[in-house]
Amino acid sequence: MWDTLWVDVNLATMVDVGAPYGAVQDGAVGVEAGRLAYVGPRTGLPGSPKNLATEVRNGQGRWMTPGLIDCHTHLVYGGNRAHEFEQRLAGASYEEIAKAGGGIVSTVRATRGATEAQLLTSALARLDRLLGEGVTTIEVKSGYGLDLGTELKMLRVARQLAERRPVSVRTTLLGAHALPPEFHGRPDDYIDLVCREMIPAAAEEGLVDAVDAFCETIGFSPEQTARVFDAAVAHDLPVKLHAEQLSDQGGAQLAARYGALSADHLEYVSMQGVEAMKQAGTVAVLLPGAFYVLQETRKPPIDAFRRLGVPMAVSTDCNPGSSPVTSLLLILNMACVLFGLTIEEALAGATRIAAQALGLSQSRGTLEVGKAADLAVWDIDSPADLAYAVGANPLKEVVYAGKRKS
Ligand code: DI6
Ligand code: FE
Repeated sequence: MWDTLWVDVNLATMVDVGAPYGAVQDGAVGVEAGRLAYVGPRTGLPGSPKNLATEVRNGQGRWMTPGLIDCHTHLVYGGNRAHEFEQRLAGASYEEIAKAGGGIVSTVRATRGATEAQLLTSALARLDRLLGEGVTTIEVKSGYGLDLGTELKMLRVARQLAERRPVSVRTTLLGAHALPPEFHGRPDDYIDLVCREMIPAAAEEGLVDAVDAFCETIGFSPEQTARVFDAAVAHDLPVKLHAEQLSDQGGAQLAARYGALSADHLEYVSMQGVEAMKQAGTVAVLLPGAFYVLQETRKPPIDAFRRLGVPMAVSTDCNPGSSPVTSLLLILNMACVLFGLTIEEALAGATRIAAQALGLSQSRGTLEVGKAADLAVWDIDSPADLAYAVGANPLKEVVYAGKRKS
């Protein structure tokens, strides 16, 4: 007997074969011990529903998708940067504000000054908005501490999110996000700290699942980034990279050389970068929220990604500076309107491909037997509605690890 059987439900399985969205009309989903035990047409069930499961749920013709996955967030941070948004609206650039001591470093001051409890409270408020739209897995980066103690504090808070809410959390150490003021003029010394102390300590305490860096003129050079990646590899940690957001640094090629899970942003990536990502199987994580907020005009090369078959994920990049966004549904819409993705590509980018970007393809991202029973049920006529209606939240119910979210 299964624990639960859903009937009278349309499935957007997001499996990459057959119908658009991997759709199964009039489907059924069996859940056993937190995993999917049956996914398919109702008519294919091996018996009558009441004989198959302890509890039979009627979806009343609604649509079910895999729980959404937000694969790139900076959800844990202190403070607020609305005043910088005002400065940018008055003409200041993101780089100018960063160079004048604002930007990432201003959030670093606030994050260092916040207690773990304060960081947890503010992150939970943002997390709840994401969960309210059907998210069941998120990635959370550090990178606003930039000293050993505060980076570990951020990662501990990220881990605690999963104890407080029905959500899977993957943590990423982003020690090489910006140069902290106390290392002014000594970026290589700071990279030493990241490599020799932060990565080993975070790995030792089991606080980290991957390592990221910001490879940019206002971030770190390819050489410095490579040193961070070498340290990650030495601790068996996969890497990913903020690459080519504001200029072409060859970050995508570098990430590919290290077999990165993903390269993220990519507005300025070159064809060589795209080709290297294809070879390495590195996912392109598109972040239209940052593109929108920074009023960027150069788009990532969607056609090249498509042509070469580089998988595209989409994510909020939730952070206080360039993307104060806690709606993954809005991001689906932006990925379509601003970058030209199809709705199916956008939804795959927040499910199947987002799982790939986190190294979770085996367990999440599609409705397939054996995967986690993380499910979102939507009051919609077709999956296209998820990206179409801005500001609508058609979420009806979420199931996490087979359990109804209360
Ligand atoms: N790129 C981004 O968009 C975020 N970090 C990064 O490397 C922005 C972070 C911030 O402005 O606080
Ligand atoms: Fe980011």
